[in-house]
Amino acid sequence: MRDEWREVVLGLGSNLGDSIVILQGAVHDLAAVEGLEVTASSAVFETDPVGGPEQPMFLNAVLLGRTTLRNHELLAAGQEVEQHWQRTRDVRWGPRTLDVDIIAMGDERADDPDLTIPHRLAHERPFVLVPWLAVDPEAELIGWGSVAALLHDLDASGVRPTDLRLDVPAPGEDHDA
Ligand code: A4P
Ligand code: MG
Repeated sequence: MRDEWREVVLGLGSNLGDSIVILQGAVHDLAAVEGLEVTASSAVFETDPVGGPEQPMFLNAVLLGRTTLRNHELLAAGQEVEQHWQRTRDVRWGPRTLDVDIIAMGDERADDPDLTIPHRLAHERPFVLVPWLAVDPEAELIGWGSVAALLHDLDASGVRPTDLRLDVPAPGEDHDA
């Protein structure tokens, strides 16, 4: 093993196509990536769009996992999964079939042109923080402190729980994606 396992927090979002099918497919794809294990998923939340043009509501969820990948390898893996679900990049912050964001990665900090870790807007986005807190009540965002405290100062009324759940494959299961 070239690197130690590091904890990773991934944000998933979709507001085009059959979003729940796409999010579930993304979990399976990500779990199948070598060097990345998905250990838990939040419930799925229905969220009002933030920024961009007028667009449909999103489904958002947050995954917890661990990885031996380096940060750019993880970014590339997430982008491959986006492409699998036919994500096209046209309008910034516009509607998308699938968005995979690296929210945090152990105590890693990156400030590259194409990769910022922790995610540069995670601290102010209830559609990330509410699902994260739901799957990890002790969640801490590096540089920002507890997610619960961050949410205390934000308006999270645009983030609503649903009954939808994402199945997380056991390690070793379903490595055919
Ligand atoms: N990039 C830099 N840092 C990261 C990171 N930590 N994780 C770069 C992933 N990517 C990162 O992203 C543009 C570039 O960001 C990537 O090429 C990568 O190198 P993108 O996904 O191609 O484009 P985008 O998503 O349109 O732009 P941006 O600024 O990344 O938007 P976000 O932050 O992804 O937000 N409202 C609700 N309710 N729910 C949502 O999920 N999502 C967005 C998009 C806006 N409003 C939303 C939601
Ligand atoms: Mg993105």
